[in-house]
Amino acid sequence: MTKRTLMGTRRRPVRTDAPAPDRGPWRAPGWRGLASGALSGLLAAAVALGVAELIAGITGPLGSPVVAVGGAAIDMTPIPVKDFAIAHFGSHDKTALITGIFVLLAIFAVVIGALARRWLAAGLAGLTIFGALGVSAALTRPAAGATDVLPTLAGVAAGMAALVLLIRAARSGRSELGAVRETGLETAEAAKPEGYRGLETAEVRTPETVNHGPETVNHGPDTVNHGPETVDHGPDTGPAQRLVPGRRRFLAAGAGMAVVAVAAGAGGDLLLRRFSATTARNQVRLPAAAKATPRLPAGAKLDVSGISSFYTPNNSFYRVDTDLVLPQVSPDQWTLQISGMVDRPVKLSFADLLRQPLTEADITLVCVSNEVGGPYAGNARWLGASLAGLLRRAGLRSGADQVLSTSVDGMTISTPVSAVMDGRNALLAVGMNGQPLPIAHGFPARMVVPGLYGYTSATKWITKLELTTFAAQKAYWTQRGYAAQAPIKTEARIDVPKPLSQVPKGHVAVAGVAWAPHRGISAVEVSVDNGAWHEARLAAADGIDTWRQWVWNWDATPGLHQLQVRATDGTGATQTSNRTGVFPNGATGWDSVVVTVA
Ligand SMILES: Nc1nc2c(c(=O)[nH]1)N[C@H]1C(S)=C(S)[C@@H](COP(=O)(O)O)O[C@H]1N2
Ligand SMILES: [Mo]
Repeated sequence: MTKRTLMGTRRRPVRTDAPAPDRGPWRAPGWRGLASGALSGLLAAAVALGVAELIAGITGPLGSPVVAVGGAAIDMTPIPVKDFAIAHFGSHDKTALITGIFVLLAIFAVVIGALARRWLAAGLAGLTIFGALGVSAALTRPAAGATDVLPTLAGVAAGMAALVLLIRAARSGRSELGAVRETGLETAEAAKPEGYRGLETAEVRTPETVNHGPETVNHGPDTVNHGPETVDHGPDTGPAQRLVPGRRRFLAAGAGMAVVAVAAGAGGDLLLRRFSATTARNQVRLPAAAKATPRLPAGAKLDVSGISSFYTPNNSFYRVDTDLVLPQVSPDQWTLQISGMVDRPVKLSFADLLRQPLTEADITLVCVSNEVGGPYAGNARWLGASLAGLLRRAGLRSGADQVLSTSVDGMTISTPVSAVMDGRNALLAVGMNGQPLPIAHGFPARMVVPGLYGYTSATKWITKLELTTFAAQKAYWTQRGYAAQAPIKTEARIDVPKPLSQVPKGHVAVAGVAWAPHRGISAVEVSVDNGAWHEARLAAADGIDTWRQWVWNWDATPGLHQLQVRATDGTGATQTSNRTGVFPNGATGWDSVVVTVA
């Protein structure tokens, strides 16, 4: 059997059975050709992604090429871009990234398709580049395994098959160029312009350009191809009418590919559901705290409309992490290992963890990426085991000054041993506001350490604690230039009135929250139009680890006014007016809003 290749070069076929003389000279595809090429490219990309999703449904969500490439993009993102993304897209930065990836993909697919319309090999080469990107991204993701390359490989193979099928169908639409009687299966070939005919029927030539495609790529498309070709059969009545079946063939192939893409993608999504930890989470019953939690003091919550609630509800708690798909960790599979500079390495199951004496503590968590006045701070009642207790149980050795924690997603976070051991409520948390940790917030277990920015303390989906030194090892964000020591900076935020809002003259409540976790807040002051500082009324303090609500009653006069706020922490230090960005250890400066009083 003659082996056929779809990837021949664009050399003219060396054939003696010369083309029919009435065939026009070969011409490059016109605008309509480019359009059908572009559409072919888009559909082939959709098939590739759909099939990849389907296979990811079997091998696991990390192999999905968009997730792998997106994850690699996040890790490679330069700090200023990342800060820009967090500041401008906020928690939607991932949606923005995924949208960006899809837009780039679409552009690439259009180019590949248009190229393939003329040089099929170039299109297939483009897809191969695609595949190489996906495979290398999947291979380098910290939490991914070897099987995570399979979705991309299968996707690219399917995309190639789809591209070949579609391009062939698109070319057959140009059959008006040659008027040749159709006879059986030969027809479709014969009806094509000469150059194309060569491409599809030439005997094996060294397919230098794209020889990596799996064998199936050669056969797959050939086999599928014959199906639609039959569409061309039937009584032949001349050029004008023969365009129609060709076009119909392209439309049929396109619709077919769209169905394949959507069905495969939907099937993949269905399969992916079995990786969800939601059911397991619903079955968790948290034990009560070993000691009764101190009651929240009366007056810890102010009754001001629009102010941040003292406890941030779980579903509105800010979320910051590098994960495009949330890690789904079953508590049955979960273990925590404590290793490194310890006398007795410890391995803990989730059941073991729940048998520890659990502490309940109110702690305000803040992200270093929070700009002055920004939203990335939240306060919750956490339930967890004492980290200090666990480290003592493992026999912490002197000399270890860093707890390097690792998450199932490969994130590493370094926390000073001194902060964990100094008696503060450093927790290995399992509960948040009376619920098992939400999946987005680290289910089944995470760290929470009062007073330290999240990137140095709040490891979600934690699975390993290694006792080491700052001299020996660096964690994810410190590798990227963020400070290794990162106490949360004192900050007051104005929640109401909203920036640029209009308020009626007279009594206006200016209110918000102020935090200096593990130092506490001792005062908040407000100034109007750079005037004198007025002491705000503080809600009762719930210890030193949480934020405090504050309110100042302003007698507002008509006009445009600027309100500024500053806080003083429990050590007596007042916030500096000096405005800095979030890199490398948190923003400074006073929050301010401008409002119109009518
Ligand atoms: N595994 C993992 N844990 C993580 C992160 C992450 O990217 N991956 N981000 C950290 C950062 S920067 C912050 S501010 C907190 C945010 O916790 P939250 O999403 O529950 O608010 O989680 C920390 N823990
Ligand atoms: Mo953060």
